[in-house]
Formats: sequence, C-alpha cells, structure tokens
Amino acid sequence: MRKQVCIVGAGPAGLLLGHLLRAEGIDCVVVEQRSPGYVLGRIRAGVLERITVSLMEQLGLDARLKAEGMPHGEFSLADGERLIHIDLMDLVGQQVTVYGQTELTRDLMEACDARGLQVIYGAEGVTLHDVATDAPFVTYTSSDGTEHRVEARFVVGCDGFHGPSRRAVPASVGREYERVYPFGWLGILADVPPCGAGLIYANHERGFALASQRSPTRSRYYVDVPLTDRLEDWPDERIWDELATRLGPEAAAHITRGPSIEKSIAPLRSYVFAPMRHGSLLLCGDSAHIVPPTGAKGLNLAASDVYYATEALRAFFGANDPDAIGGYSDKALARVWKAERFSWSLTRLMHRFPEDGPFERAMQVAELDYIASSRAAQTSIAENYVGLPV
Ligand code: RFL
Ligand code: PHB
Repeated sequence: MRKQVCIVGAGPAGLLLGHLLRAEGIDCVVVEQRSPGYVLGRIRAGVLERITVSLMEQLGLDARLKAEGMPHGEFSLADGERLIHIDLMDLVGQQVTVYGQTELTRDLMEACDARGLQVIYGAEGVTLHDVATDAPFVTYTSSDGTEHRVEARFVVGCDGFHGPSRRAVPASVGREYERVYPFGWLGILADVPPCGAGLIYANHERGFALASQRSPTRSRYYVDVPLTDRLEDWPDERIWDELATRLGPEAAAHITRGPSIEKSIAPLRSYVFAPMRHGSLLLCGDSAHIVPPTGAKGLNLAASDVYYATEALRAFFGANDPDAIGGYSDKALARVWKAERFSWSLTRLMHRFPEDGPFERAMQVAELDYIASSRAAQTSIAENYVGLPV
C-alpha cells in the first residue's frame, strides 16, 4: 500500500490527525495494534482545553461534545478545611470542557467510514523502517497472518508511551528527560451524581484526592496511593472513606457513594523526548511526552501536537514547503515544556511526597496561602489550566 502519510496508533492523537489530514485531502492510513473495543475501554482524560474542542469543531465532529460536554468555568484547590476557588471565567475569560476521552475517541472512530479514513485494527508487530530517509515504510502482520507493507512519505508516531515509533529514533539523536513520582493515582468511575459543580484538587495530610465527573450522573474520583498498592487493597468502601476525608467536610457532605464501574491505578511520570521529529518521522502525543495528570494536560498536548503536525504536513504537501516539517519539533516542544512545567508544579504543590520534611510542607502551605490571597497567582494558574495558546 502506498500513502502520503502512515499514522501509527488509533488513540485520540492518531484519529484526530487522520481526520484533519483527510480534510486537507492528504491520503493517509492509521495502523493500530488493538481492537476498537480495547481502545474505547481505557478510561483516561476528562478535561478538554479550547484547542481540543476547536479541532473537533473544525472537523464538524462536535455535535455530541456540544450537547453532552459540560463547560466548567471554575475549579478548586482544597487544603485541609479550606477551598480556594479558581474562577477561570473571571480570571482569564475562558473555561474548560468536561467530556471523557472515551467519548471523544468514539466520536472520531464513528466518523471514519463516512469521512473515508482507513483504520487498520489488530495490526501485530508494527515496525517502522528507514525513517531517516525520504522513503520510510511500516510493516505489520494482520490477524490472518498476512504480512503487509505501507510505503509513505511521512510516518507519524501516535502510538502512546509504549509504542514502537519513539524507539525508531537512534539513541544518538534523541534525548530523554524524565521524572518518576513516588506514587500513583487510583481512579474510580461510578454512576453517582458528582459531589459538586466543579473539580476539586485536594492536598490533605493523608494524601491527594481529586473529585471530577463525566456527566450529571457519572463521577470520576482519584486518590494517590503508594506504587506498591494493588487494586485488591482498595475495595470501593475504602476509596469512598478516603475521598470523604481528603476532600474535606464541604465536599464530603455531598459525596454520593456507589459501586465502581471501573477502577485502575496509573503511575505518575513527567517525560519528554526531544526532538519530536527525525527525518520523515514525526512524534505526536504520549509517544513523545508524558505529564502527570494533575494539570489535565496529556490529551490536550496530544491535540496541540496534532495541530502543529497538520500545519506542517499541509505546508509540505500543499505549498511544497519542506521547512515547515523542519520547524515541527521546536514549535511543538515549546508548548510541551510549558505544560510539563505546569503539571509538575501542580503535582508538587498538591501531593505529600514521602521524602518531604517540615520545610517542604511549609513551602506548600505558603504557596497555597499566596494563591488564596493573590489574584496574580490565581491568574497564572488559570491561564495554564485553560491551556496556553497554540
Ligand atoms: P494513547 O491514548 O496512548 O494512544 C496510543 C495508541 O497507539 C496504540 N499503539 C500501537 N499501535 C500500533 N502498533 C503498536 N505497536 C502500538 N502500540 C501502541 C495504542 O493501542 C493506542 O490506541 O496516546 P495518545 O493518542 O497520544 O493520547 C494521549 C492521551 O491518551 C493521554 O495523554 C491522556 O489520557 C492523559 N490524561 C489526561 N489528559 C488530559 O488532557 N486531561 C485529563 O484530564 C487527563 N487525565 C490522563 C488523565 C491519563 C490518565 N492515565 C490513565 C494515564 C487521567 C489518567 C488517569
Ligand atoms: C478526569 O476527570 O479524569 C481528570 C480530571 C482532571 C485531571 C485529571 C483527570 O487533572
């Protein structure tokens, strides 16, 4: 098979890019190792920035997002007894949209046939070849054992943190920056009404907690747990008890308990791989970087990478401008590093690190006090939370 672009991975980054390229008349295919059901089964992000919503709008795939997505003009930081409100609308005149990654991925998936976006699911042994040259290709084996080869002018790696694309860049060319955190987030999804209108991030002496939601009848909550903990250690009642304590009395009074419909533990990591382009290979989303989920940035960074990659590929194929491809990595990384900084600093502020002593705790208290009393500090948080401009 011969295409202008071969996209590896049909998560949100791969599907979004595929649709945007199709809309530009660029011939592409998406190669995914899993089944559609598996991809939709992963419960992940919930908060969408403007860039993510506007790409769906541009594609005309935002009908359900508009109808079911919940605009949030504020969120809160809880510190023991106190709630610090960050009024996004008042501070920066923008809001975020709460709409599950699963729903966004479903919208993109369901539009593939009508938009002529070819996605090959169940591709095994996906391997990238000759990415440093102008004639890269991708090989894979389909479930019936047939071997396939996709020749393309560009390969875009949208295959997440564990995919093969990043590893196709020689170690002598790429550099890794990494911070691994000493805890993970235990997430619980339940068909119960949320405990309040807005998201609450809590730093309690027992640890971190987050109250989020998916709809007026579906809640998503997280607590941080030691990396050695297993799901069996956390029956639902223990999670609800812990949430009630950590989120503070105001939220606890409004928590509705119910059986979990999904429960998982995700480790926290900050990671950047640079550059995000090598020859004819571009990396987008989690294949190139990971943020701890505290800033709600991962999916939104995947969307901004896809925006820059689409611009670069449009300029290459439409205006015969090879320099656009050359500029992709620097443009994408400039935004990635700022989101990494915000996610890291909010993680540092809102979690109790096992190695922290009284000094580090005093710094957290002082910073939360400063945020509570300073509109400038709140504005800085707000402009990062709604998403810096692309
Ligand atoms: P994905 O979603 O991992 O998709 C990668 C796709 O590539 C496929 N793949 C392969 N395909 C072919 N061959 C191979 N060898 C392959 N290996 C892998 C995979 O099967 C998959 O389909 O990456 P992508 O598209 O870059 O999207 C990134 C986002 O999924 C991620 O950043 C977010 O979920 C992060 N995140 C959040 N982001 C936000 O913007 N807001 C949030 O509120 C938010 N909350 C979260 C999060 C992530 C979490 N976890 C579990 C990591 C909350 C959590 C708990
Ligand atoms: C979520 O709803 O899953 C969610 C919300 C905000 C975050 C992370 C995850 O910062």
